[in-house]
Amino acid sequence: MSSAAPARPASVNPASVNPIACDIFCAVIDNFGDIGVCWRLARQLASEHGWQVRVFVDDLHAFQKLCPSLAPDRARQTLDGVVIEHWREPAHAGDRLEVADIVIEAFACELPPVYIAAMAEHARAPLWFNLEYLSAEDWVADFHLRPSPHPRYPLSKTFFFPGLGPGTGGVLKERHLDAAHAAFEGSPAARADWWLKTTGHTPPPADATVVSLFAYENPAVDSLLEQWRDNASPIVLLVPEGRISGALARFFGLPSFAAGAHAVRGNLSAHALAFTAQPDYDALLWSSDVNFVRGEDSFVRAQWAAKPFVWHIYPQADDAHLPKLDAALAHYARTLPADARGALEHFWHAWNGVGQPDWAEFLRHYPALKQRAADWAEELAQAGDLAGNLTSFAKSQLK
Ligand code: TRH
Repeated sequence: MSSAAPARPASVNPASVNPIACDIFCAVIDNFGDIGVCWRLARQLASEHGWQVRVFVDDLHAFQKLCPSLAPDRARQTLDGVVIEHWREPAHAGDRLEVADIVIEAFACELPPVYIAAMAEHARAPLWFNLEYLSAEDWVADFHLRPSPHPRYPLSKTFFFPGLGPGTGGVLKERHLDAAHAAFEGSPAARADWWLKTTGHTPPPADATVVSLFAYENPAVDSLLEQWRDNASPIVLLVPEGRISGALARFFGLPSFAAGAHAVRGNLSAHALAFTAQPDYDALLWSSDVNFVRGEDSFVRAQWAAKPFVWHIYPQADDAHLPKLDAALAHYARTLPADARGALEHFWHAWNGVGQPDWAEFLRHYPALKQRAADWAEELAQAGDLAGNLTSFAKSQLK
C-alpha cells in the first residue's frame, strides 16, 4: 500500500509484520443484506486473517441497525478492528487516497474513478475482486474466479461467486461459530437468559414449536397465522421488528407490532423483538425450531443453525428469483425422502408466491427436515468458508 496510511488501525494482528490491506466498497441498495455481508466479511478478514480492513459504505443508518455502536454522523471510525469510512459516492475515496493490496467491490457497486486510476498507477496492481451475490445455480462454479480485464487500464477484476457447492466461493462462516452454537444449545441457563432478555418471558414449554419470522411483506402470512392460531399444539412466534410487522399487527388487531409487543390468539403466541446487533441474530435462530429467513445473509445463517428453515428469497423482476429458489432447493433437499422433499418444496414455493402454505404438512416431516438440516450444514462446510477461500486465493496471487 502507499506510504500515507493514517486511517488504518495501528495493529490488527500483532503476529503479522506486514498485514495485507483490504478495502471493501459497499453501496447499500436496500434492506440490510449488502452491508450485512460486507460487515461480516470485514470483521472476519480482520479478526481471523489479520488483514487491515477498511469498509467504504454509503449508508451508515442502515449499517447502524446491524451495528448499534456505529456513529452515523462520523466520516471515519474504527469498530472491531475495521476502519469504516462513510462513502460519499461516486468520487469520494477517503480523505486521503490510499490504495489497498486487495480491493473488494461488493455486488458490482462502482469504485470511485479516482481510486481505479490510483490502482492503475501502482507498481504492483492490487488484486481486485467483484464479490457477487450468492446463488446456488450450477453456472456459478464455472464463473467463479474468472478474470475480467479492464477496458482502459492495465487492471483485471476477478469475479468471486459465493455458492453452496464445491468449486464456488462458499459462504461466510466464522471459525468460532460451531463452538458458540454448541455452547448455547448445551446451556439451559444461557437459553433461559436469552428468553428473558429477548422476550421478557421464560422459555416456552417443551411441546411448543418456536418459530422465528424474518421476511419481506408476504401475502401468504395471513393464512399461515391462521394455521398457527388453530394448530393442535402451541406455536411461539418470534418476530424481529420489520417489514412483516404490519401483517402481525393486523392479525392481532393492534395498531402496531413493535419491539416489546406480545399477543396471543388461539394456540399462537407472538413476541415482537427489537432488531439486534448482527452477532446476536444467531441466538434467535438457535432458539427456534423453524426459522423463516430472507435475502442472503440470514439465509446463510439459517443453514449454519442447522434447523429446518423457510427462505423468502429477494424478489426480482419477471420472477427471475424463482429458478434461484429451486437451485437452492436442489442442494438443500437433495437427500430428503420424496414426501418430505415435496412438503419442503411446496412450502418454500408458497412462501414465495406460488401456492398456499400448508403448515401441518411441513410439520409432519419435521424429523426428516431436522436431520437433513444437520447433514446439510456439514455438506455446506465442504465448499469452504468464503473468507478463507478468498484469503487463500489472494495469497496465491500476491506471492
Ligand atoms: O435485509 P435483507 O433482505 O437483505 C438483502 C438486501 O435486500 C439486498 O439488497 C439483497 O440483494 C440481498 O438481501 C439478497 O436480508 P439479509 O441478506 O438476510 O440481511 C439481513 C441482515 O440483518 C443479516 O446480516 C442479519 C441481520 N439481522 C440483524 O443483525 N439483526 C436482526 O435482528 C435481524 C432480524 C437480522
